[in-house]
Amino acid sequence: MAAISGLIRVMEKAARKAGGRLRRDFGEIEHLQVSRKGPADFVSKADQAAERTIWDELKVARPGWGFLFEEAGEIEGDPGMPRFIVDPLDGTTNFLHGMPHFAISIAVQEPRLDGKGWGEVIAGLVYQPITDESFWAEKSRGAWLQDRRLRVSSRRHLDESLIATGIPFAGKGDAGQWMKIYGGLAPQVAGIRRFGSAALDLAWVAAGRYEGFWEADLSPWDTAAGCLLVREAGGFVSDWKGRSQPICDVEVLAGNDALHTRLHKILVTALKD
Ligand code: 2AM
Ligand code: CA
Ligand code: CA
Ligand code: CA
Repeated sequence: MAAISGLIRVMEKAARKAGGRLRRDFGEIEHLQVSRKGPADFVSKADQAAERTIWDELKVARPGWGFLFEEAGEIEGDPGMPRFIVDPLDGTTNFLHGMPHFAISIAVQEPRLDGKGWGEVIAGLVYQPITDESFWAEKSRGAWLQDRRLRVSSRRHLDESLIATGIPFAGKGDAGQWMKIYGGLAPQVAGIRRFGSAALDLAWVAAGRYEGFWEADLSPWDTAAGCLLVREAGGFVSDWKGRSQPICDVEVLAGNDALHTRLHKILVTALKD
């Protein structure tokens, strides 16, 4: 049984409150005002309201801490304090199309000891409002789904592995590069899925639902919580060169040990040609 810390409780309370709002808004999507930040990059009143709810909760629970929000950007905290990294709605495109695959992602990152920039992510939570699943992890204390300990999948063979990815869309990513990787991988694996929430993709690697995941051009709010979840569930996350990064954004490659190694080889080979 997990001894849930005060910090995870605070994050979960904020996520559940915002998640309740998202569930209500999800039934009324035709009434939501939607604007566009860039090509195919939408933000709705639901993203903004969820972010506001999370902010209101967390700033009272942890005064002086900073924030990095997808929508509101960076809000500095007091010197030496940690910050929350928040994606209030990961999977906005699904949400706006009435598809129930979206999540809230909240992570906590500590400042570096030398005071220069940001260091380790020490806590992460990915909450899926529609299924009411709360995936959470704390540094050195494991990854959990509610009170169940998570472990990455033990499947070691490509032909029994289900792999998640994110596909480039209008305004983001290199479709040619993605197709090369897909072309190298698809004939060898049991399946490839693109469900549209990177935070959930990583949480599902941690939960052993997927054996691996790759995507490019991600941001800290998409990956910070999910990356800790995978590591604390015994998996590996790196960039495409195989280097471990604190937040694992930009180029992400995740999996259990066997699949991380195999996927890395396939990626390197595909991108060489
Ligand atoms: P978002 O919903 O928070 O914007 C997966 O490819 C990631 O890219 C998602 O985590 C999603 O985060 C982001 N994204 C932004 N626009 C997208 C789009 N049109 N299609 C798919 N993903 C999109
Ligand atoms: Ca977005
Ligand atoms: Ca996102
Ligand atoms: Ca978002």
